[in-house]
Amino acid sequence: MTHPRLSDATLAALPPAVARPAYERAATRIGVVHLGAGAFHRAHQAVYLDDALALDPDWAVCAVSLRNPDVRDALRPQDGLYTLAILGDTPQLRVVGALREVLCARDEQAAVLARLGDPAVRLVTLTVTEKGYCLAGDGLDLAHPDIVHDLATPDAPVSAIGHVVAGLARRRAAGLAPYTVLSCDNLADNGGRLRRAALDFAARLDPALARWIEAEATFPRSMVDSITPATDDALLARVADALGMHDAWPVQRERYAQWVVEDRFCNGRPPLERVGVTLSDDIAGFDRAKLRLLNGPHSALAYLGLLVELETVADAMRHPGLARYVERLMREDIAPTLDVPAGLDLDAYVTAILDRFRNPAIRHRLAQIAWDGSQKLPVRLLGTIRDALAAGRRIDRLCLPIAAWMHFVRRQAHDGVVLVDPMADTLAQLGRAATGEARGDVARFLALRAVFGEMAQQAMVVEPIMQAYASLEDGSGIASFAEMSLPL
Ligand code: CS2
Repeated sequence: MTHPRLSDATLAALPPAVARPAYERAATRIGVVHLGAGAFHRAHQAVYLDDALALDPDWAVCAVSLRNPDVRDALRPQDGLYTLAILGDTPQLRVVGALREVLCARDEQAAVLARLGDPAVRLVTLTVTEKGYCLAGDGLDLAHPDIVHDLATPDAPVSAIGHVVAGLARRRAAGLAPYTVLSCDNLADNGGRLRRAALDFAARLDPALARWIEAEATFPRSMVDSITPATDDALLARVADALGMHDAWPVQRERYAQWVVEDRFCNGRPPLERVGVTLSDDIAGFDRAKLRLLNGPHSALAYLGLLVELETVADAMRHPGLARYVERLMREDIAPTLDVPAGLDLDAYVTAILDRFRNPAIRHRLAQIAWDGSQKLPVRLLGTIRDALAAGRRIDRLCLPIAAWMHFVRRQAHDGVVLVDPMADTLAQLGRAATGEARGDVARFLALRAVFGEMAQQAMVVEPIMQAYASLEDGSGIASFAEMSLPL
């Protein structure tokens, strides 16, 4: 039997167990443009905004994919509706109505730019992943092909930064107020970095525009958290079954969700504080603790777990050596490098993260987390290594996941698997050249300055990475690092 499609027309026919928008969708207005319409946005910010719409109808979302039309093609026939499965012993399903419009900039750019220039739009949010910011060091990578393209044709941008600035330029030209630009990606000081990138870009187009953005627009920092495994066949089947309807692209996440946002909005904001968002004057500390204590260990589990043929985070947490290793990494190596924000109990935070990793109701594939290692390692682990060294601490255990990433790249290259990573070509060459001999292999990887900066010159870093690399080569790695006691 073919199911009817989820849409405004079929919303009323949803079974009572499936939650649905608690407001009249037709009475809402688009007040947010979101760039990067992937699963994380739809499982996280869009759900908070769905709650906010029940309180204030002005903050519906126009979700934009920059290049890939798949989300638009899946959701437009559904009027932007989709199902969120909140995973637990018995998953709870909820149809989210916050997306009133779904666009793909590559083939509907005029509509995207018109939205960005619409006075009703007062907030632009982004989940474009680390690589989507086109950063080099602290600022914009002016040599990035997308940035070169967008600076040459600023009215037909391809990058996220190009879109943010094109919209702001239109608003300035029309005498409108700017919008707040809110990064929701896993980068330390995401708002500050986005602001610098936007200013760098605008300054090259028109210094007066850059000054206007600097004076009028705000780029709050935010910390986002909720584990969101990619949509799989099991989810599609579960949703079809429970809804009695076809939803082309449901999403799933754990129950836990956190969103901490700096309260610096230049043109009004949704009633976020009433829907569970923490608004704060200063979120530095929270974003770093989350990146280092959740995302860092996540990447560690991914590269180490894949080397021993495990599939999911929960599987890795059932591997005694890995589970012990990662807990010690968090408590003994990462936590001591953090300046603890007031109100955060680090011990309890670590315990809660470990519980979330163990959640048997979630099949979060290590391969998904392993994507984009060249972008993730600096933010998640290398900063901790630098801080630990500066504090005179041993970094042996912290180096194991770095070595595991190198082995992972090598193995993928030898198996002919194309990496999901903006540096895939360079990494494939390095991986093919790797022989398993620690000194040569590690030296070649560390020469990637975009990832490792000056680390190749620091014997204090090179030596422990080589040792970790050799221990993974001879198979002793995980077990010996799990038991290693390091003098402080
Ligand atoms: C993960 C994150 O895929 C990854 O790299 O580490 O997506 C992680 O699940 C989220 O940041 C949790 O908030």
